[in-house]
Amino acid sequence: MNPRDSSSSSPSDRRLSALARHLSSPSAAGVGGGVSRSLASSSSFARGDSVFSHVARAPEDPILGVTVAFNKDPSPVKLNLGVGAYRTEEGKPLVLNVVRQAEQQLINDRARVKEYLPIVGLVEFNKLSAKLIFGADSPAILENRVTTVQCLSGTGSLRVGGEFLARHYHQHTIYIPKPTWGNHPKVFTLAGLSVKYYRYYDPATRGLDFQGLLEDLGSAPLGAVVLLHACAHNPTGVDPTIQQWEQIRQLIRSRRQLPFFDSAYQGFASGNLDADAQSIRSFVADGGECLVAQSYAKNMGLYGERVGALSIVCRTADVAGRVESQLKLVIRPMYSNPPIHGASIVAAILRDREMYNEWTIELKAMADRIISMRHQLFDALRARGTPGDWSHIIKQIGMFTFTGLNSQQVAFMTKEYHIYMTSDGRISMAGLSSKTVPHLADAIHAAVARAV
Ligand code: PLA
Repeated sequence: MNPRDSSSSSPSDRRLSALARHLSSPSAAGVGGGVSRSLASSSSFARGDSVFSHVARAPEDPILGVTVAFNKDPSPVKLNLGVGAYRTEEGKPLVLNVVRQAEQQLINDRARVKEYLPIVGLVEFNKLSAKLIFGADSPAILENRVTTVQCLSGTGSLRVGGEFLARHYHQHTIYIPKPTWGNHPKVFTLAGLSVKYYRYYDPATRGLDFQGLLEDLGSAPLGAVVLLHACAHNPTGVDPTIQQWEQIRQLIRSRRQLPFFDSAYQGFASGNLDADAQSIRSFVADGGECLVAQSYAKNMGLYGERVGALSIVCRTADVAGRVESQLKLVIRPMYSNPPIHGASIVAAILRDREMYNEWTIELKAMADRIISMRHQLFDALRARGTPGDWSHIIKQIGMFTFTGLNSQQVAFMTKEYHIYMTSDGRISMAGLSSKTVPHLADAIHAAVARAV
């Protein structure tokens, strides 16, 4: 396949040219009191015309817009399987016990204040986050070769990493898997990188297109940035095996490409935090460099706290220190410094052995419930004799099942069954419960039967 550019001029170019146009326009210098007084009395103001009247309505976000549509539906049987947000068996959002404990601790501590954090965030949080993802005994940490900055969850970490690369890395093309999380191309394009795709998923086998992946990365330029999902690939639920990861690592290293890991689901794929970090750790163990974006949205249920971290593993401590100084220059004009609350919760849990252990138990329970939903849905479709091989539901891992349903089938399920999901046929298994499995199975059965 021919990877394509997502845009011809980068957004930072566009931002710069918009700025240049503004500065060169005659009115730019003279926006003073006189000008605004004469505008205020003009007839266009009297008619109530808006200076924004040319603004077109933008479409809803393909993932978060599903929730907007869901919220408008008055049906009592409606089911939101769009966004990847964990729900209990009762269909309710879950705040982990260990998070409640940590919050109580924070409230009880009268010495805590609401001062600004440093630009890089809470230093203890950064250290603990690096240990969590790389392992406490990681040589890169022991040798001080890692810089970690607290960012606004996984998305913010990807964006800060992208902007840093656009400013300081010699290659401006990032290769992302096809398909991938829908926000990836937008985040990286707006960061100033140019986005191309590598083959990842084979719809025929509903598995990894390993040959295609090797071919595309093999023909990608030397030094290109390569985005990798650390585990629980979104939306496909298909991950490389350990042996395949090893081949990918060798290929990327031989082409001197720069891996950028997106770790949004550590602990959610297997229920084990170390197992889900294995892909990243194998790249760090070879002594090479990489970037990692970490999110606590899913594994600690801290979705709305927007807490995550960007780590850059460098060759030497000296380089890491200089990289950090530049990351601060990216962050300061973007949001100045990150919020304190979520990072304090995470630090409280990661620093305390008992709370950490309790967290791993709660995390495993979430992962296990998702796995049990896979089996229940698979059994329900088999019981209905739904045409097709549905074994991918139990083979895929993480929060999502990439069902293979097409956009018409999805539209039918939404219209007739009030089941909401993304139009690519992805369903969030974490939003399902034993009570709602039969309803979903009925809907899938009807959607598939219609098409045959
Ligand atoms: N990376 C991947 C692969 C993701 O799936 C998500 C979230 C993120 C990063 C960002 O998460 P964060 O900023 O909240 O930490 N994907 C969700 C939500 C769960 C979303 O689209 O924002 C999804 O439904 O795909």
